[in-house]
Amino acid sequence: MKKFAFLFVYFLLILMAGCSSNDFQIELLTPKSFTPEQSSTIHIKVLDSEGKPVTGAKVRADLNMHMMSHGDIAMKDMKETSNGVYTGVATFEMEGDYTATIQIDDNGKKWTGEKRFSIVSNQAK
Ligand SMILES: [Cu+2]
Repeated sequence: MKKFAFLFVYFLLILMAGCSSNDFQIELLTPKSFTPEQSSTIHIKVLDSEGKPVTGAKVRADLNMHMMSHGDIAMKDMKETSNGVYTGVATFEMEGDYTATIQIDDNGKKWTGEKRFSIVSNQAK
C-alpha cells in the first residue's frame, strides 16, 4: 500500500512538471518591413495559460540573425504599453530571418523561449 502511494505522488510530480512549461503564451508582433537607420517598433504579447494578459512583468528580447554576427539587437527593458503588451524598439541593419530570444519574469515566474520572424527593407533597390 505504501508503494502505491509513492507511485501516485511520483505521477503527480510528472504531471506538474508537464504543466509548468505552458505557463505563458507568447506572441511576437513585428512589422513586415523596416526603413534603414530608423527604429522599428516590436510588440510582445504575454498571456497566461488561461489566455489572460500578464501585466507588470519584466520582458527582454534579443534579436539575432541566423548564422551571422551582426551585433545583437537587445531590447532589455520592454515597456508595457497596454495590458500584457510589451513594446521595444529595434534598429535593423539588414533584412532577413531573425530569431528573438525572449525572457519573461513575472514576479519570479520565468519563461525563456525563441520566436522567429522575417523582415524586409522597404528601401527601393
Ligand atoms: Cu545579416
